[in-house]
Amino acid sequence: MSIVSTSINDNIAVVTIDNPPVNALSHAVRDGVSKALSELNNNDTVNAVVIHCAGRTFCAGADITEFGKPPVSPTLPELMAEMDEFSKPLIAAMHGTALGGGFEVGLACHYRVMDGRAKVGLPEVNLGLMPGAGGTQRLPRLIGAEKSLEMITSGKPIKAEKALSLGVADLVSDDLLCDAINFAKDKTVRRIRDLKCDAGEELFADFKKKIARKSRGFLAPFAAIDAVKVACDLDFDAGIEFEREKFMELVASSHSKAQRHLFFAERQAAKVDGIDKNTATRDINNVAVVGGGIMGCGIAVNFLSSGMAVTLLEITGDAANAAKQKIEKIYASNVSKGRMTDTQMAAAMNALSVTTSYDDLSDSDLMIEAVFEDMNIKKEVLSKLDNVAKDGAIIATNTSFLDIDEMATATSRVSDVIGLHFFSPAHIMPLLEIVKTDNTSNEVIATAFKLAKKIRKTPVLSGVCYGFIANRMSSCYGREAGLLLLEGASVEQVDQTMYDFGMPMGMFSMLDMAGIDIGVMARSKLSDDAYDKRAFSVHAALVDAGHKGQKTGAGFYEYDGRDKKKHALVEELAEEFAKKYNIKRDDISSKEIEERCIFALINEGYKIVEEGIAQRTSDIDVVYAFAFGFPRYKGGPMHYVEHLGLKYVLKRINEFAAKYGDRWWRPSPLLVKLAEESEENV
Ligand code: 3H9
Repeated sequence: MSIVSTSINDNIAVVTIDNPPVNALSHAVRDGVSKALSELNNNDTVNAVVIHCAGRTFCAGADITEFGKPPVSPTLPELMAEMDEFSKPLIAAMHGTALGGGFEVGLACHYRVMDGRAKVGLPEVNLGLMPGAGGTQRLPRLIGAEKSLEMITSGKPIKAEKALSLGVADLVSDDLLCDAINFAKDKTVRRIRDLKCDAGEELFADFKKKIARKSRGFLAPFAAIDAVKVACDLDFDAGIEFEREKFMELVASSHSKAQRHLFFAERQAAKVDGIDKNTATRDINNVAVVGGGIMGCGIAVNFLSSGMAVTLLEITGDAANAAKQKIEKIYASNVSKGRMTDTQMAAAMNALSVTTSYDDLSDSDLMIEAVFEDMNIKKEVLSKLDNVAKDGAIIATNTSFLDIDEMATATSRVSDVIGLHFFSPAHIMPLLEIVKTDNTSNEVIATAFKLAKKIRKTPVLSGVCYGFIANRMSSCYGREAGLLLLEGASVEQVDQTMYDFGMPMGMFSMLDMAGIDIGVMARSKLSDDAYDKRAFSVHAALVDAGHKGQKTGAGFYEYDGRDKKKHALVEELAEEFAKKYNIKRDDISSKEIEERCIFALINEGYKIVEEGIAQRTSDIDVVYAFAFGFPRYKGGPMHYVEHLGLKYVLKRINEFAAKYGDRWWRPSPLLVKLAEESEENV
C-alpha cells in the first residue's frame, strides 16, 4: 500500500494515510494528501472526503525528525491552507492519538468523527514548541480562548467524550470509518477559520500568571498564549502568519532542540543492547513488596494502579496494617483530586493484601524488597525470598546505592536478581532505574522494561556501581555544593544559583526535604577515601546537633511551617570546618557555583558511560531530567555540553583540576577524546 491512497464509494472518497508507526506527517504524507485532495476537488463524482489513517493511530503529529531541516513544500501550514480552500466537505475520522499536527489536520477539516477510545491534543509544548499548523488559531475559534489555553499550555490530550462535549468532535463512534462515511453524506462545507473568538485582555495576563510557576524558564507556553490572544485580536490570516513566525523561532531555539533531544532520548533509553522484540519475557501478575515504609507503599501503588495484585510484607501485623492505611491514604487523595474514581480505588485496594509471613509470597511473579538500606539486612531479606520463591520468580531490590552483585549471592538464582530503583515518591516520580548485575539474564531485563511500560515509568538501564547512574551523579553535585559552603558561598547563594539555572530547588533545600541524616548514614558505611569528607562535614555536624532537615524544623535552613530562613549555625559550621581543613574562604561568583555543580555532573556522566554503566550519554540526560528535574529546556547535563561546547567544558574542568586537585576533577578520558575530535572553536 502506498503512503497515501484513495478509494471512492457511493460518491464519498476516503483518503488513507499509512505511514507506520504513528502516521507522522512527513513530507511524503503531506505531498500525498495534497495531491489526493487536488484530484478529488476536480472529481465531479465525489461529494465529500473522509481523511483516515491505517494502523494504530491517526497522525500523531508533524514528523519531529524533520524539524531543524529546511522546510519542504507542501509544508503543513500550506497543506492546511489547501484544506481550507477545498470545495467539498472534509471529514477527519480519528482514532488512537491525534496529536499536534495530526489534531490540526482534524481542525482544518470541516467535521471530526472520533473513535470512542481516541484522544486529541496539542502536546507541542513538551517539545519546546507551540502548535504551528493553525492549532492556535482554529482551536480558540472552535472552543473559545480559555479552554484552548488549557489544552495548548498543558499539552494534555482529551478523550473522545470530552471532545464531543466541547464541540471538538461532531460524532463519537464505535465503527469509525463506516460512521464517518455515512456522516459525510449529507454535510456541507463549514470552515473553522470563518468563526470568531473573543476574550478580554485580562484572560491572557491571568493565564500567564497561572502557569508562571509550572512553566518557569520555558518559552513555548508563553508564546502559545500570545498566539491565542492574536486569534481573538486579529483576522485568521494575520493569526496564521503570527503563529508561523513564532513557531519557526521556537523550532530554532535551544529550548526546542533540547526538548526534542529528550523526546528521542527517552525512547532510545528503552532500547537495550542484545535485547529485542524476540527476547522472551515473563508474565507479571502477582507482585510482592517487602517493606511498608513510604518507599514500599509507593512502589506497591504503581502495581495496584496497573491492575496487578500486590502482597505487602511487614515484620509485625501493626506495621502491615499501617502500610495498608498509607496506601489507602494515597488513593483517597487521588480520588479527592479527581484523578481516579471511588470504583477504581476500591479495585486497587481489593487487589492489595498484607502479611507478616514470607510463605504468603510464594505465588509472586516478582518480589521487590524496599527495606532499610543496609547490605546485611537486604541480604537476609533476599535469602528469605529465595527460600519461598517459585521457579521463574524475579527477585528485585530497590536499593539506591548498594552492590546488587553481592546482594544476589544471598540467593540461589543470581540470574533472576535485578535492581528496580524507584525514586521517592515512588508512585509519582516517572523514572525507573533498571540495574543489571553481571549475571542478570536478558529475559529478566526484558521483563523489567516491559513492566516499566505497564506501570507507566520511563526506564533506563544502569550497571552496578555505587549509587548507579542517578545517585552517583547527584553525589558529585552534592560534593561541589558542600565544598562551596566551606569556600565562602552561602546556602542561599548556592540554592538560588541552581534554582536560577532551572533546577526545581537547590541542593540544600533538597537535602532538607529528603532528610540530611539519610546521606550522612549512607556515607558512614563508606571508607574515608570513597568520598570527600570535607564536603559533607557540615552535613554530619548538623545531624549530630539534631538538625536533620524539614522534619526536625531545621537543617541547612530553619523552618517555620512552610517558610524557611537562614540557619545561623550553618555559617558557623562552615567557618569552623574551613579552618580545620585549611580552606581559604572568599566571595564566590554565581558563575563559579553553577559551573562547579553542573560540570561535576557532566564529568561524572562521561565516566559513567566510559565505564559501561550507562549505555549512552542520552540515557544520562533522561535520568537527570526525570529523577532530579534538570531543566528540560536544557535537555539534560550531557546535551547541555553541546550548547556550551566540549572544548570549553574540558578547559574549565582542567582549570578546576589545577585549582582544586584532580582527585575528583580528573577529566573523563571520554570527554577528552570527544573534545579533541570536536571541530568547535573555544
Ligand atoms: C507538531 O505536530 C508540530 C505542528 O503543530 C506544526 C508543524 C508545522 N515524529 O512513543 P512511541 C516515533 S510537533 C517522528 O514509542 P507509543 C518514536 O520516536 C509533534 N517520530 O510509541 C518511536 O520511534 P522508535 C506533536 C515519531 O505507542 C515510534 O514513533 N506530536 C513521532 O508509546 C513509536 O513511538 C507529538 O508530540 C513524530 N511525531 O506512543 C506526539 N511520534 O520506534 C509525539 C512518535 O524508532 N508522539 N515517533 O523509537 C507521542 O507522544 C507518542 O509517540 C504516541 C505513541 C503517543 C503517539
